[in-house]
Amino acid sequence: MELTTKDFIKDYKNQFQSMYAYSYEEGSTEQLYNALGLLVKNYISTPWKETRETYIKNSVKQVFYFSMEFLPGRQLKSNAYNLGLLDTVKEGLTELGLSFDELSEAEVDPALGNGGLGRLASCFMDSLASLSMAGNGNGIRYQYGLFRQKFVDGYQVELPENWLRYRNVWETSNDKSTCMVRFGGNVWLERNKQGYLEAKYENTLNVLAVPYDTPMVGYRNDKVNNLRLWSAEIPVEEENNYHTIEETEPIKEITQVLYPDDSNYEGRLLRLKQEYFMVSAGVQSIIRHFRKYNVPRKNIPDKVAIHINDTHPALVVPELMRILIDEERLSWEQAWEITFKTCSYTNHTILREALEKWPIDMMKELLPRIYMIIEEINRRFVENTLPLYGERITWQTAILQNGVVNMAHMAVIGSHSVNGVAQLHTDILMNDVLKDFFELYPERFNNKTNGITQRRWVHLANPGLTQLLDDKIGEDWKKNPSELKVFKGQEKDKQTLKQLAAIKLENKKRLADHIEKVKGIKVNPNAIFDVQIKRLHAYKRQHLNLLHILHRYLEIKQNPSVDYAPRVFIFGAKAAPSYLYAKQIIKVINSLAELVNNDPDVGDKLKVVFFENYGVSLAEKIIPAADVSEQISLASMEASGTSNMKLMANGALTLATLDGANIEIRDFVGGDNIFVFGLTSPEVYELKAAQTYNARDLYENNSNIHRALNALKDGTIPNLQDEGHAIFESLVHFNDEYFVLKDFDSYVQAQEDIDSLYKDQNEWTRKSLLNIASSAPFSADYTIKKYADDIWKVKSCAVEHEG
Ligand code: DL6
Repeated sequence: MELTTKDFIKDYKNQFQSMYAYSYEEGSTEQLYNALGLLVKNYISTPWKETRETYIKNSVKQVFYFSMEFLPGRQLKSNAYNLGLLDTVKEGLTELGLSFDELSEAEVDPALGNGGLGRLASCFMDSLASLSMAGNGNGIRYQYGLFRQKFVDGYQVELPENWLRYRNVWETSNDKSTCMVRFGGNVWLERNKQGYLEAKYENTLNVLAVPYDTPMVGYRNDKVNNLRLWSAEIPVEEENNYHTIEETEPIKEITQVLYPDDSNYEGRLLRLKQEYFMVSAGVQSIIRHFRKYNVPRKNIPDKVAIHINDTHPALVVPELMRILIDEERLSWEQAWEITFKTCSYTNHTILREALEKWPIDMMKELLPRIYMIIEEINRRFVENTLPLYGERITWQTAILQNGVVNMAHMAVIGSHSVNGVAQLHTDILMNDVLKDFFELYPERFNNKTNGITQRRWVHLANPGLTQLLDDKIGEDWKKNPSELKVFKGQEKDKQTLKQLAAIKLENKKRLADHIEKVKGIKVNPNAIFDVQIKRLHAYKRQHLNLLHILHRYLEIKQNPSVDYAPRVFIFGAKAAPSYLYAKQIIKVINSLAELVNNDPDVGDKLKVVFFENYGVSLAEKIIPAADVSEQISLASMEASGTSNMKLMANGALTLATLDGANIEIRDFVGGDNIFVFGLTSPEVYELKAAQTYNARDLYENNSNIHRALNALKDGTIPNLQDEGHAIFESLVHFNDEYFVLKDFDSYVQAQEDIDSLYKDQNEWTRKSLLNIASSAPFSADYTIKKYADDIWKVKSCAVEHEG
């Protein structure tokens, strides 16, 4: 959009004064940010309205991406950037004596997700808008995001993240689009005068779902989509039935926290309530739209695609059936055809514990009508499948099994498309995790490798690199990432390599300053910045990284002149509050950091930094400064990973097992430009099947492993209780479920290869350049195009402007 600096300054002064009734010169940083955010939102409001109207006028097919998690990150900068206003805003603020960077740091980073899944959903929102596709997000407006992580004496402590304490300038509460969601009570079917079976309800808990809409701004295309997050409130007409604050709790708590404590029944029940709440409100508002515009219901699949992001929103299937049958009076067969054609499902994990199963009794009590429908879907599924495929397959794939509702099965049975998020992951779904379904419905399975938005992760996070790319290959890559490959042509250009190395060094200096500021650790910007940033989980093997650092430390102690390139190991990770083992790993890494960082024998050779409260904003600081990207999960366990893509796009060299999307990264960048180690996925399957793995043998016979493991428990690492022992026990006594010891030697070797290569700065930077130039296939724009063509059947749509 067009805006002069002069107009911006005038608008900003007015905006500030109308909000606070005094001049901006007297404003606090928060007030100055709020005024700026609201002003940018004002600029967004016209294209937002026009986009919506264009979709309606042209009856455009729309995607509704249902997800329990979204991690949008801070929005001021990316909104201003996508609108094309960032430079004007920065200039205007400078003229007013204000700093854009300072104001934008005042924005809260909403932690409405756990990690990769939620961030992927937000990258997809950005790409849908930027590709001019009608894509809406549907989720929950949690009052408290994922906990704020603090380290106290090296232990993770979880503090509440009350992100809404401050004003959220981006959201608009939309009172006229509320929905009623019913829980519990008694439900029965009664034939009415017209002969329809009608669902009757009594004694239900009625909850008002209030939508909060947030604009999702497309990149320089005047397109603004909608992210709708629902909040639970008491229905106005029932307010008098509630006499105390405690009585309102069962309603308020529905959208209070992102992850209710699932170690008890109440916590699990609450999570199921959240899932149905989000699903029901979302589906109701979609169908209401059809009623309003009188669209024949049979046309729903031509006008809407509902995407089930992991199993959490799988209740979409019975909820859509309920509305079509009970409210729209369609027959079961008509309703099923619509539901099946409308829904699609992405699986994001092969971890069996994360594939949700709900006790039938819980489902029946909380959602009696939904349970009736699930029973009927299951009955028909069994009736159709049994004669064709026999007992084994039928019972293995049924929705109702051993007293539970299997949500992945419901999602697969109710969807026309099922996809994994990297080729290896999709293969594992087809050959192992969902293998029986693959036999039933081979045509439904497809792969959609994840992607990231370069706009946030390169253009904004790494302005130095962005400028260099613009200078060397022109600006087309910004709209068309495949142009990045042109950068390969510069791999031998000494000057380009020098410039690229200088940009990396600048980014590292900035991160080094931040490390000193928040952690009090001085690091050498010329050291290798080695980064592992992701949720903490045993399968991701942060403890393999830990063991290697310990090994290095012990080597240095034994031989202070050992030839290691100086290295800073950087971690960012939260552990689920009830995941003791993950928390023990955090504690040991922190204690090891204390030891290493303060040992004068070590000096610059080794530093360890574990950032607190890892999230999108911190990732934006770390990623542009990374030299090495640690992607070291046990092969076959990581569905895809996306930090691998962000780090690659910023020129880090990947150190990886052949897991998830690492395989595709290797294929695109070439085996010479990545460090691969460890077991492959077929080898992991073989080793598991053979049942011959003996971790204790490795401990007893491999001197490096022996020494490092002993150091976990012999007092070498200070300030540990039993955390070092716990890791030792899991590896030696409980036979190392994730083959950490098996991969140890090849991991150490790969780390030494990194040292050697880093000594040749020219060669290192050349490989870094090739990584950047090969990162285009991991653009979320491409991923979304594939979803749009193969699954959703939606197209780009030009926005019509008024006047
Ligand atoms: O697809 C996004 C992201 C993948 O990149 C990660 O590999 C995968 O672990 C993550 N999955 C989840 C689901 N729950 N679990 N566990 O977060 O999805």
